Amino acid sequence: MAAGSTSSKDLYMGLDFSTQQLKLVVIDENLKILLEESVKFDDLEKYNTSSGCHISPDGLTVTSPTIMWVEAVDVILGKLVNSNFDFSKIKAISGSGQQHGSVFWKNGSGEMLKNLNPKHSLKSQLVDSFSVPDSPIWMDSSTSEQCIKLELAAGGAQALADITGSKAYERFTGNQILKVIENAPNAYKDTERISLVSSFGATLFCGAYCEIDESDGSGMNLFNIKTRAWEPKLIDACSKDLADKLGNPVPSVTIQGSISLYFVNKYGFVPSCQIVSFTGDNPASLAGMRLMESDIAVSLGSSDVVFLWLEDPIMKTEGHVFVNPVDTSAYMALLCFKNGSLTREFVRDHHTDNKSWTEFEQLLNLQPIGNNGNIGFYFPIAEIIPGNVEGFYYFDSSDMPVQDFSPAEHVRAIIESQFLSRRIHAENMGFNLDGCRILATGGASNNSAILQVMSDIFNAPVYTQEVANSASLGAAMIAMHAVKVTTDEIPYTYRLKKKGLQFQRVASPTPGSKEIYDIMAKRYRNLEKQVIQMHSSKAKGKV
Ligand code: ADP
Ligand code: XUL
Repeated sequence: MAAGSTSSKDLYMGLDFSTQQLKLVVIDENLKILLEESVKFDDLEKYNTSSGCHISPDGLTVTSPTIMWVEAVDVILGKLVNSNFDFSKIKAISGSGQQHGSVFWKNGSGEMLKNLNPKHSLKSQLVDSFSVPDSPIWMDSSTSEQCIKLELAAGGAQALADITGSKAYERFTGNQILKVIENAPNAYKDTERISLVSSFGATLFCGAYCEIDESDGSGMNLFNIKTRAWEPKLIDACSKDLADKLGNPVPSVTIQGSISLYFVNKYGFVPSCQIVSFTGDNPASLAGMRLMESDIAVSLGSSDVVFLWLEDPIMKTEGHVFVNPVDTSAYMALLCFKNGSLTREFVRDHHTDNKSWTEFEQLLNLQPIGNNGNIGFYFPIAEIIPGNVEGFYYFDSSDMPVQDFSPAEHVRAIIESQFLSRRIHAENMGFNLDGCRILATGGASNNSAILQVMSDIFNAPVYTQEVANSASLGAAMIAMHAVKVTTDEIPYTYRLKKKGLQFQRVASPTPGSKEIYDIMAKRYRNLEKQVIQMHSSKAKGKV
């Protein structure tokens, strides 16, 4: 859409600092998308990133040059200038960032941010502002030692999950910061502020350090998601002065300040343009998909990711609980399953003649609901939930292990098994299926036979929605939401389902399927325990 063709009403901007690119969206008050723009990090010269990052030869350390993200802001706003975009219409800006990544601001950078000269680029002025020039990002897995220390400080993995919503994960920011403290003490000493990728983005636009929002802050293994404050024993386990460098977390829908004069003078934003907390990409996607209480979103991409809106979460050592970005009293959970579409493809390619989704659907529909009691587990890649389990395990209707299934049984079994797993692990975290709605996204949400099985297993209607770039869209909606909150119009964005993008109902539960799958879910729960045991004795046998 041409950037110049904006309405006279207030507009809202959302940015998403994702792993591979910076994306930008502008919406109007009816949630209509007026403009989308993006800059791929690999297209920026000199950084030599591949898919936006640098990976060490052992594959464990993964970073992105922080200044590359700064340059991307110069470039993306330059593109808007070239298309005569009227920046004065933007009433508020929010954004999202890949979760867990950290930015280390060098002593003196706060002053530098306040005095940026509009005649020069951000990049040229901030190039020396980072005490750790390469930001660790979520793909990093080099902090196993630090994970052990943080779990010890909390009193174990479950205790850490009880406090922060997650057991220790290598990519979580607390472990990453502890690694810097231990391995680069001088760089840490020369740091006056540590931001997440999200609060770093907000900071650039504010021209002053912005607070970390509670939702993205929940991905650090440092933040107590119940008291909504840094957990003293976890902070102390890293460094006594860490809380000062982290600032004070705030709810996601918080206005952090007005836009920096740098952007007013350089691009023509109005000085009253509000900068709203930036948050993590997953929380922003929850907002962009307009998830509500009793909704579940299932993203069927390369991996499968389940988003839950939870009022009363049960903390587990699997999955993550974050503070909800939209409703400050609620929570959201994120469950990541590595064996998603790629594993469905694996079964398709092994058990269909022409390796097509059409044939896969035919075979799926050939078998009755419940697959005559056969249940299979398909983990060609080591799974995240249940942790590290690998291999293939098949059981008949009496729960006896069997060697193999017919092609149609395999096709039905992989799909039933995946959604039974998504269902029981959502229930484990306190999600109540009664009256829930499912929003399906990602590549496999094009497959109506797969969506039908999901609807039957959850006993819930399935919807789809045109939500490309849900994170940047969600950020723009959060920006609007924050401005409306201050004028008591909270329902404007989140309660008005009729505005903007529509949900399409694409599947409804088949009568009789609930009874079949309630029994199968119980069996699956027990069989999964058995599979974990079978896997661990197999793994032990290998040693
Ligand atoms: P990513 O997570 O990489 O962004 P996508 O959401 O684009 O992935 O989903 C890609 C996956 O979607 C592919 O791996 C493919 O297996 C799956 N897919 C695409 N079309 C179909 C279909 N009709 N039925 C089932 N799966 C599909
Ligand atoms: C979530 C996670 C990723 C990143 C990058 O825990 O690590 O989804 O947010 O998208």
